[in-house]
Amino acid sequence: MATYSISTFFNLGLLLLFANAMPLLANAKTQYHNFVVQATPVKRLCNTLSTITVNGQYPGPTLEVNNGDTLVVNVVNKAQYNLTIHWHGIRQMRTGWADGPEFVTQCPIRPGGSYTYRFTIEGQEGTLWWHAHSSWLRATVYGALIIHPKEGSSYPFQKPKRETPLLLGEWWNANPIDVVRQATKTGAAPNVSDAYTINGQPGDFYNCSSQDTVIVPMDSGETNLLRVINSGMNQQLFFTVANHKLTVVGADASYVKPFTTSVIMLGPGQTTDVLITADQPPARYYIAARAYASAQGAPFDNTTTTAILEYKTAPCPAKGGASSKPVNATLPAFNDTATATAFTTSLRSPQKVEVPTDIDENLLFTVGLGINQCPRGAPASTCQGPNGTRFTASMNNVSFVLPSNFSLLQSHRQGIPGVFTTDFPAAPPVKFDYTGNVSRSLWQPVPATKLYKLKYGAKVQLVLQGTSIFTAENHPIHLHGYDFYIVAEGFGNFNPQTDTAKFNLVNPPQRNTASVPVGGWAVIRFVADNPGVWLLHCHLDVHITWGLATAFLVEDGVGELQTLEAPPADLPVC
Ligand SMILES: *[C@@H]1O[C@H](CO)[C@@H](O)[C@H](O)[C@H]1NC(C)=O
Ligand SMILES: *[C@@H]1O[C@H](CO)[C@@H](O)[C@H](O)[C@H]1NC(C)=O
Ligand SMILES: *[C@@H]1O[C@H](CO)[C@@H](O)[C@H](O)[C@H]1NC(C)=O
Ligand SMILES: *[C@@H]1O[C@H](CO)[C@@H](O)[C@H](O)[C@H]1NC(C)=O
Ligand SMILES: *[C@@H]1O[C@H](CO)[C@@H](O)[C@H](O)[C@H]1NC(C)=O
Ligand SMILES: *[C@@H]1O[C@H](CO)[C@@H](O)[C@H](O)[C@H]1NC(C)=O
Ligand SMILES: *[C@@H]1O[C@H](CO)[C@@H](O)[C@H](O)[C@H]1NC(C)=O
Ligand SMILES: *[C@@H]1O[C@H](CO)[C@@H](O)[C@H](O)[C@H]1NC(C)=O
Ligand SMILES: *[C@@H]1O[C@H](CO)[C@@H](O)[C@H](O)[C@H]1NC(C)=O
Ligand SMILES: *[C@@H]1O[C@H](CO)[C@@H](O)[C@H](O)[C@H]1NC(C)=O
Ligand SMILES: [Cu+2]
Repeated sequence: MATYSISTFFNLGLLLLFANAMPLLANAKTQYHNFVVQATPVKRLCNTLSTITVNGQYPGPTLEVNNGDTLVVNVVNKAQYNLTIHWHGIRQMRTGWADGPEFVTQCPIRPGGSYTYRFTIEGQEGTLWWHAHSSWLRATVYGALIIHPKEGSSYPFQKPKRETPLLLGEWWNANPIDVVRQATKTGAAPNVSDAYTINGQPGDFYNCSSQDTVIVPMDSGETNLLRVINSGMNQQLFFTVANHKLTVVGADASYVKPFTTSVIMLGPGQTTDVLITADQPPARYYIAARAYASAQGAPFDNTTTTAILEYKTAPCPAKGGASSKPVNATLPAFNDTATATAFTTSLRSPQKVEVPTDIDENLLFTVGLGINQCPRGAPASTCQGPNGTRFTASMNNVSFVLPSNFSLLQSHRQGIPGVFTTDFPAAPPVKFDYTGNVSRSLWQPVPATKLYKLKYGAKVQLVLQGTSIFTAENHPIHLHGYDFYIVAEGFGNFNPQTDTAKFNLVNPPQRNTASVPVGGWAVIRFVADNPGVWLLHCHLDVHITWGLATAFLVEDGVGELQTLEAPPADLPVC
């Protein structure tokens, strides 16, 4: 403690150098990877489709690094579409150019082009993932990004015997780009998927799939760390393992205070690390996931994906017989919001954390759907939304529009005017009963490219308030470039008078994607310590397509360590 009373910056800097930099220098590695993105034939559900993959793999390669390592990934676009890759949940301290969302931090890598993403993992451990961030390419262009503790460090829980990433995905019997294009053209909701997948495989409950069902082997008595990732496009998912308890130890690459449950819920973008012990009679048990569908009446994919947890001493399935049939898993009802809420409200940080107080920016953003009246004279084929309308979505009544001539970050950094404005409202422009019966006059948002500007170091509280415009729904809201604390969540309209008392400022969970409850709200806090332009959006791709997004423009602070780096020489331009 005495050392902190040394007031000169110089001495503190030296101290930090010796305390942190030395072991880091000793162990940190740089990993180099090549991602060749190309069309590859992939057969699922009895059909072979030309599918965009990385290095011919679906899902793509798993990256495994240690905290402190640097990743250098050269992405070559041999597909016929514009492409970018996002490293979901990586803080990207001062390296916003490597974050990836198209037209936000870079222009797309054009067909035939390439770009090298270069970034360092600083102070993060656990499960993240990477995915395309251009149109709907992420339906098939995604993979796990696993961050182990620094060499010589260990998990804050007993070291598991095995570790298994389980990527939950969605599969269409169609080109996902065609699915989103059709929706954008017609104004209707896009087709729902035909299957969910676990590590790319739908599993036993679908046609032409059971021979390829993913097997997770276990020895009796051993403990396995399952790194569960919802890499699906448009659906929150419940996940369970038949007859086994799950001990939750991490979420979004932050450790959590361990707790035990039989089912977890993940919105797209979210990850959950669970320990599972093979403490049941040797057999085969279903690992299963299916929808948590919070919107009333909206169509959704109601199928169930499975993998198999197989005890190595279990009777061999080839020998047949009832005993070889996997034990079925029980999942909550599709609309079981109580179970989803019980899960999200059980998450805590493992110990007391430094939650920002003395808030500088007190923000309230509504998040929800909208309905556009069709322009006069528009052909009916372009107005296939409810009663001849078109679907849209917004935050604070702004339906976000991406630029197409410069990325937001480039425009900010190089002072190119006319690409965006910084007048995104700090509060809803019209106050109304957000979760009540909203007047039709409020349903149509305004399209614009509006950002919210934050000073470097600002302490931010953001209330994410769901609306019931058209329909209330759970929204997984993801912030790029940051982790944040979720200090509270609830149903109905956020009420600062009564709800502030419920804030957990001691050990709230830290995440990069918050589940905003259906017809409810969530409050997040973070310090704006990473300069750049950072997208804030719903991770249901159908909603971001409709404009459920905005971005924070975080200004540079003082000195090099608080300033966005210079753009790399190979940064794609539009
Ligand atoms: C969407 O579903 C409709 C109805 O099943 C089908 O006619 C259409 O071809 C599908 N669109 C795409 C892009 O697969
Ligand atoms: C699966 O196969 C069965 C039997 O061939 C067929 O009746 C059914 O329509 C198929 N289901 C799907 C979703 O294709
Ligand atoms: C899924 O939806 C279809 C069509 O809407 C329905 O026939 C089927 O019973 C549903 N399945 C489940 C498991 O709810
Ligand atoms: C197994 O569980 C799934 C999902 O809960 C359910 O749809 C299916 O009917 C069950 N199968 C059997 C044989 O009980
Ligand atoms: C959930 O769905 C069931 C039927 O599938 C229905 O009876 C029930 O009212 C629904 N609950 C809610 C909260 O919507
Ligand atoms: C569409 O019209 C029907 C019948 O007039 C009405 O009940 C329904 O609320 C309308 N839906 C929307 C989204 O406007
Ligand atoms: C970029 O595009 C926007 C929107 O079309 C336009 O207003 C702006 O002038 C363009 N900026 C430049 C520098 O061309
Ligand atoms: C919602 O408000 C509209 C117009 O004010 C009214 O016609 C409708 O009946 C209300 N719906 C409900 C469910 O209260
Ligand atoms: C959004 O803005 C439009 C245009 O000004 C207005 O008609 C609508 O009522 C606004 N809705 C809300 C929720 O503020
Ligand atoms: C691809 O990106 C360029 C900018 O680099 C843009 O002008 C073009 O519209 C994009 N193409 C598609 C199909 O989105
Ligand atoms: Cu959403």
